[in-house]
Amino acid sequence: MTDLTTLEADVLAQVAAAGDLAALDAVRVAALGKTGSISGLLKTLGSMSPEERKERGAAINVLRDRVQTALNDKKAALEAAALDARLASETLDLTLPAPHRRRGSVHPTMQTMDEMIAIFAEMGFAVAEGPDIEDDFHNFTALNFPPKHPAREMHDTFFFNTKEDGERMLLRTHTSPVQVRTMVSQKPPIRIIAPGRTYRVDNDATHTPVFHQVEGLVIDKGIHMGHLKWTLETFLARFFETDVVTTQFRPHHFPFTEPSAEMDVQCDRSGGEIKIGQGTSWLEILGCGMVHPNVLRACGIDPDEYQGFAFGMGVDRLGMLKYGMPDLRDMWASDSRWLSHYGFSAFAAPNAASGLS
Ligand code: 2NM
Repeated sequence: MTDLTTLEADVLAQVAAAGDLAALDAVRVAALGKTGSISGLLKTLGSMSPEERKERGAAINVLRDRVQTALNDKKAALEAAALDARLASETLDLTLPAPHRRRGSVHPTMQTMDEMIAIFAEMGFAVAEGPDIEDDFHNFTALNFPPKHPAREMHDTFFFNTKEDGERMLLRTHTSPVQVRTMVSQKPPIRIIAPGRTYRVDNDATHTPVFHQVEGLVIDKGIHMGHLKWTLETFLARFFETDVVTTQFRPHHFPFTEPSAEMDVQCDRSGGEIKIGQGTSWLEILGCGMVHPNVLRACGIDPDEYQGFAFGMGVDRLGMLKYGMPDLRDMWASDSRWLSHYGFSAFAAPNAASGLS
């Protein structure tokens, strides 16, 4: 038996001396591997008498189990030590100064929206807001979309599940419900813009399901298309930072305005980019019109006493035009290189006094 005791002491000493996992594995192979010392002992059992084999076999198994346990314990200890060493080497000193790097920026769509708000604010418009989740009345019915009318399908709408009372809420397809809420709750004269997020089931190279609009509304006595045209031309010249813009109205149809028009601005497409305020091309830029008498009536305003104009424009699109961003899909890609290239400083918010951008 002493040979087993000696072997055990020897192997356990080797286990204890193993400095890393590779050395430990070498000890394991030398003892328990196919040609290892303990495996070799087990092979000698075959030539023994049954009584001798029983006794000797049990003793070798005890030896093998002790060695295996020692190997397991040592392996766990070495792994724990390796993890401790790695954690120690990867410690961050949070008191070190941070690298000097611009962290965040104002998204070009929000910058564009803030610029538009600053211009309209200077022109005497108040900012109105409303909920993104709307009901059918404010998004459609009050805006002269008849029930079941195909015009409702023009706006591919995200609907919520029908409620117990039968009502079905939706994500607003335009910010016009804000104008409806304003007309219902305020008396003319009204001069507001409604900037905000809008939603349509639309996703391709030129449309994203979430987009941004700035709509405007003026209600007063004797309002006509001339007021609309001056307001929009003044806005566009300021927005594109040119002295003059030349525009044209093109007849169009919206359920909520009569007459309705799209406004184009004259532009130059001869270079690689579009330049506003010069040139021989036209660029469609917004929709507008005189508020339909049915809309005024639905909002409790007498169309014989008051008239109004309204307009709507896409913020994402105007931002792309102004800042030369060619691909709409970059807007949502969260690519930090794109954001730091096209983003704006949070410390330079647009205002009328210090300039827009
Ligand atoms: C547009 C185009 C034309 C519009 C109309 C109204 C309201 F509520 F007064 F009827 N709000 N917005 C309007 C008119 C919006 O977007 C292209």
